Amino acid sequence: MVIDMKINLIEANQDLGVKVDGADLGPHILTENFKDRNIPIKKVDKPKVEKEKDRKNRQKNLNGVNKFDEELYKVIDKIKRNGEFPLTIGGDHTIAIATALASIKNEDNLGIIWIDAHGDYNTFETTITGNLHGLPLAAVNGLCQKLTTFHQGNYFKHENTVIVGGRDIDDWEMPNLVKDNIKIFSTNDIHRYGVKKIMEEAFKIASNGTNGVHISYDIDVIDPLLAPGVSVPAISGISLNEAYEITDELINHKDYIKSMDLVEYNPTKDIDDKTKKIAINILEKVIKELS
Ligand SMILES: [Mn+2]
Repeated sequence: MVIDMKINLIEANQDLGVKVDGADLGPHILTENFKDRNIPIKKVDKPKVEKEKDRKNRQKNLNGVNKFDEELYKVIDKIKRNGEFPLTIGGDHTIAIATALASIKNEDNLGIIWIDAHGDYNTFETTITGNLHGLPLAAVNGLCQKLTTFHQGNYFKHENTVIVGGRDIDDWEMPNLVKDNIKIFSTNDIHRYGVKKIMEEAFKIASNGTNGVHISYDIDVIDPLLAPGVSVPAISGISLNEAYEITDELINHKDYIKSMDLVEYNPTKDIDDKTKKIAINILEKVIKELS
């Protein structure tokens, strides 16, 4: 991030990628906090379609997800072409297909750091639930062509793809990660080696031979007792200190970062606005360093 790069907030109001409703209501609640800051706020709303919830359907809401991502991709592409910085607030994690790919389209070659309890590295062949928010990291690695029809540009390379905080990887998803040799730093790795060391390593891998890094921060990486407002909680997550330390390390490496998402805040699952407050703290820190 160049110091004077103008930040743009984008509400990605989407929840068609997950069976649980409500993630589409999160972004606007968070941007309200920043509306008087002279920061441009843009938004993309989810298409008005009925949500498919049939468990047997392996590609639920494919059209709705694609329609949304195609629109979001155009918004992010325009911000990048203007030389500005997109900070996108989700929304379920399918929104990152659009943000990450629009960013790499403009930067040619990027790495990606995927901060998440989940791998999000399923394909249409391996997904058990058919909820498409389990596929976006595989999609931006070029493995789910049906989700990236709108993209004109490179995909992320496996060797520059890093997962931080992974602890809930599906049985059929793991072989995909092993086959592509995707680096995973688990929640236990974070507890054991500390955030600083893990994030140093993550940036080393993601920036090696690339022009920068896209950051996708899924708030479900945090322990659900601390941050219950997510659609698919995974027990035994990182602490609040660790979550904020990750944010500090992002700021320490800001020169590498070309675009960022904060996703999966679901206000309908939150308790006493715990998750909302954490999300705002993370956004405050990032925005302060960018504006
Ligand atoms: Mn995710």
